[in-house]
Amino acid sequence: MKCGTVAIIGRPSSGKSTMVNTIVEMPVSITARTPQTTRNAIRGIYTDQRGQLIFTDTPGYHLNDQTLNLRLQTIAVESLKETDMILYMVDATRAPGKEELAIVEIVKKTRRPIVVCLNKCDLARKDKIEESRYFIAENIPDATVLEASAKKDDGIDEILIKLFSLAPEGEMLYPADSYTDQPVEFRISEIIRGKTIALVSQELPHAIYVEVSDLEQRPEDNEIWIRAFIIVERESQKGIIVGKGGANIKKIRVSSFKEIKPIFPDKKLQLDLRVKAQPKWRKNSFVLDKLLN
Ligand SMILES: Nc1nc2c(ncn2[C@@H]2O[C@H](COP(=O)(O)OP(=O)(O)OP(=O)(O)O)[C@@H](O)[C@H]2O)c(=O)[nH]1
Ligand SMILES: [Mg+2]
Repeated sequence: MKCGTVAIIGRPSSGKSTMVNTIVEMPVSITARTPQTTRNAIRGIYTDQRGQLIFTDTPGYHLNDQTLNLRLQTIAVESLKETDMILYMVDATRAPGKEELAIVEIVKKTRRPIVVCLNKCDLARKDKIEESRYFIAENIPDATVLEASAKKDDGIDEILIKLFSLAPEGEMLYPADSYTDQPVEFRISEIIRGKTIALVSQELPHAIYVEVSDLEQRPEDNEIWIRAFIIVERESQKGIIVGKGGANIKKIRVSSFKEIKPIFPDKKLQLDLRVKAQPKWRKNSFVLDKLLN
């Protein structure tokens, strides 16, 4: 039996989180049109008769030295240190540039087997795909290069075949039916953050955090009661989330509810969603702080 860990790295918006979700067939990592959506290292677990692959989705690697970027970069690099293999996502619709070269340098230093996925091939023009292919052949000649569309679930089987062939022999690290190891509070907060970004990302690109303050199981009436806060940095931003007559927060609640419900299949679910302002989002990013301190 095979069991291997796979770190997924790539530029912001190259489709890393989409790839994890497509492979594990569950929305474990939120995706969005805006870059730098993923903030933590998220694990997705895939199991079949061949064995188990444990994927770590990382924040997009971005060449920039602002504080948030530096933190996200550190998480991306940290996750490469102890991985068996690397799945390097390249957005084939974009020309490779300085940022892509920076990733190549990091990936090569790890001396791990590299599988390159030329992603978004449903959208990319042939000449762009060739350009990416040429770039990889020139810079990482040993890497296996495969074309895919994470969004359309195209080319994924070939990627899994390659990854399993590279994975070491070993016993499964997680039960066969698990698809993530994220704590349930974290998954709930990420679902709500994803729905919020999808609705108001134009106005508030990265100023949104979500905190699950209460998660109560009431066994007597088979009920789960959740209270969560969408946290913005300034009082003036609260109105954007709430929307006219509460229209936005209502939409966020309804769409979040739909995605949270399958986590508790046999329970009645109550979701109480509120908005508050709290300066300095960093207070909430305990995972980032733990990694850096
Ligand atoms: N057409 C097309 N779009 C894709 C594909 N894969 C991802 N996308 C889209 O690209 C955008 C970014 O996808 P994500 O999966 O969030 O990208 P990411 O690499 O995780 O981004 P960060 O977390 O910000 O680094 C989303 O709008 C996806 O729907 C694909 O194969 N084809
Ligand atoms: Mg992501």
